[in-house]
Amino acid sequence: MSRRARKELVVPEGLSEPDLKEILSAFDALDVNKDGSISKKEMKDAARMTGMNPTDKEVEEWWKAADANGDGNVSLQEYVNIMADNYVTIDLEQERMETAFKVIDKNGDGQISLQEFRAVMTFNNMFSKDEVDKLFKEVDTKGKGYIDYNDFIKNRMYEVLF
Ligand SMILES: [Ca+2]
Ligand SMILES: [Ca+2]
Ligand SMILES: [Ca+2]
Repeated sequence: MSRRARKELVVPEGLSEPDLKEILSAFDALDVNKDGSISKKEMKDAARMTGMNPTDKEVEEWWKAADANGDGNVSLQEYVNIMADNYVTIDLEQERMETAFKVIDKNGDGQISLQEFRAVMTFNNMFSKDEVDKLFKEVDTKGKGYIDYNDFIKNRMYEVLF
């Protein structure tokens, strides 16, 4: 990728430098003939190579969203814009989950005890005590007696709560 293309790039708000680097190198890999944009063929070939095999409909949908100016090519800027959406959403989601975890982990020791879990889950009579105990056991897969952040994420607990 030319220095010039990189310099003229408008970086979307909220996109971190490491994420941008990742997107740029993905673009570089996709742009096989190095003309500075991704053609539909390049995109399809790449998808096939990674074993994704998208249907024509999926390709069309992605393409419609990505090729913002409709000139039949996805430029670096268009690619960064569409990919940034994914990255920024993920970051936001992560932030939400961390906040949720901290809210439940009242004493801040990085573990959600049954007591802390109960306090939140029985709030507003959302769940009965029995339901809460059952849920706790399900989330605490290894029977540690507490829920750590990994359990919390894996079970998408924040979706239950927020
Ligand atoms: Ca190309
Ligand atoms: Ca375009
Ligand atoms: Ca705790």
